[in-house]
Amino acid sequence: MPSSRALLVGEAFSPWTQKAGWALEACAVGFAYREYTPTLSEPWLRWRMRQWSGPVSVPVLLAGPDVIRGSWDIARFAAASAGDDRLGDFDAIAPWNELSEAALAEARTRVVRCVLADPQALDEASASVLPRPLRQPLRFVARDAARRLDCKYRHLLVPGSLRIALQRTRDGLQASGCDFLLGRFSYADITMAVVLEGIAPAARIDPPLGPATRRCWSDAALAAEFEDLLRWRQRLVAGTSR
Ligand SMILES: N[C@@H](CCC(=O)N[C@@H](CS)C(=O)NCC(=O)O)C(=O)O
Repeated sequence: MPSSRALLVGEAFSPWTQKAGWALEACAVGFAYREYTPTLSEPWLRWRMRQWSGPVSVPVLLAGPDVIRGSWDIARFAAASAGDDRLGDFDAIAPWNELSEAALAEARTRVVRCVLADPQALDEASASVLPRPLRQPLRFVARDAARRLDCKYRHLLVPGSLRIALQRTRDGLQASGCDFLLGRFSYADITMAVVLEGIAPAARIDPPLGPATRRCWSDAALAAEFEDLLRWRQRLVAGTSR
């Protein structure tokens, strides 16, 4: 792998990382991937970003000397690299992305609090870094990391945002009369489709979500109410060979 290849740093289960990866793939931008573990990977990421203070979050794309922060800027970078408008008009997409961000912020707070309340989910969170016998005795480490995430992001919580985003997506698809919010495939579809990860996770990730974590990401009532959108996501993913 040439060292100049872009490196996407993210969390495989995270909808924000999925947005970034999907945009890069849609634009045929080659990239390597590195999994980020909150707290543990932070010193390394700060060093790579040359950012010694202030919060850091993923996804981040390290592209040669450039550090591209956040899914939105990564998608714009991908579109610029493709050199065409295959991801659509970003001015028209921006309101969709705002809906998506608000919805995902609500989903994250729900998930983090659910994980905090579930010892099995806490142990699943540490599974990639701790051998099984150490997970229970060191559960406080996973709990501490989850509490930090809750504190870091809870100011973004606007209750009801997830439902509003789902309803607007349904309305938008009805208005467009096809499977694409803006009449043809665009990043608006990507950013809204990943919102569904917050009610019915479907992304193929390795390793897959543990059962307790999957329960935290799921919302059976919203999944039943927006079953049409789950089918839409399936068609979208199949159509873009994701
Ligand atoms: N607006 C950002 C949001 C990114 C974000 O919220 N990342 C979270 C995903 S849960 C994160 O980095 N969490 C780990 C941490 O903060 O240490 C984007 O679009 O990429």
